[in-house]
Amino acid sequence: MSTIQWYPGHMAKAKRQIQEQLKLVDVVIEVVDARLPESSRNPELNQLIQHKDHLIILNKSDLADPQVTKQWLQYYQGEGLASLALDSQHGQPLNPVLRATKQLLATKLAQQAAKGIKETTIRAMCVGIPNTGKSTFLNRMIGKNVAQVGNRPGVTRKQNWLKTQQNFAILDTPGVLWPKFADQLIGQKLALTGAIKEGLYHEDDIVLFALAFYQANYPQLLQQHYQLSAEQLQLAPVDLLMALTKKLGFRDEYERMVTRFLLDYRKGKLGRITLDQVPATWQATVHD
Ligand SMILES: Nc1nc2c(ncn2[C@@H]2O[C@H](COP(=O)(O)OP(=O)(O)O)[C@@H](O)[C@H]2O)c(=O)[nH]1
Ligand SMILES: [Mg+2]
Repeated sequence: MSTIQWYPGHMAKAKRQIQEQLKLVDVVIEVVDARLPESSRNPELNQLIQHKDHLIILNKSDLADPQVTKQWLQYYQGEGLASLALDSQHGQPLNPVLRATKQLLATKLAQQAAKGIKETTIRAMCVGIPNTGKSTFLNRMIGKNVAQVGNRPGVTRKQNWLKTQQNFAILDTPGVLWPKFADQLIGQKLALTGAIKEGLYHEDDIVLFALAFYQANYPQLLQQHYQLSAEQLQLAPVDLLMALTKKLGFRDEYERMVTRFLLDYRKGKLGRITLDQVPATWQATVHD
């Protein structure tokens, strides 16, 4: 997995690539990370795609808190945005994506049918910030490894259509977009999930952020995985990090604990957690 360091030139190219591809498609499939559905969206995508039909895929839902994923889906529905939770790594995304896309394009498809056009192919493109699982998603949609792996933004080359069953075609090169940079909290979440290039953040800081987040939101998961006592769970994050370092036999080499924690988190060993909560205003209203 290699992520990109974004420069204005990269961003301009990525934008241009998406604008070109947009002309070719009926629907934009935005792949976000279900553990951070809002933080892993590109800040300019809505503006870029204007009124083009748009489906949000909350990918890696196997790593996210299922309750919170449900809330996000309801939230997007309330906002009039089509969304779908998927696990592209282990699941079969094709049928749910076809169903959601056909629903989204229902009016357009009905109009075409009324004109006597029966066999139209739905054309889609896939976009998202690095590491949300776009290549994995595309490969799963097609049932073989065809999508370009790698994260070079704005690499222009000939576009190929990947044909799936049931008259659905998708461009083989996902549009790689830049993440939200402006907000420090969002940056920490993106770094934790691996969406930001290593070396652009301090791993120690990210682990301290993560420990505090677990302590506040998912203490039992931390307790279970590392067999912590109730007292240890209450420690300040920096002391907790040192306690974990000792517990795992790393003596005072806390850097090893930092590396281990990031690996454990990214592999999902620390349980299913979601870093982005739905907006408080939405939570305040009653939802079943
Ligand atoms: N657990 C899990 N891992 C996934 C899923 N989709 C992709 N991944 C992993 O996430 C990493 C990034 O995936 P990739 O498809 O290269 O992301 P891209 O940068 O958006 O093209 C890889 O290690 C994938 O194996 C998913 O649904 N669940
Ligand atoms: Mg990729």
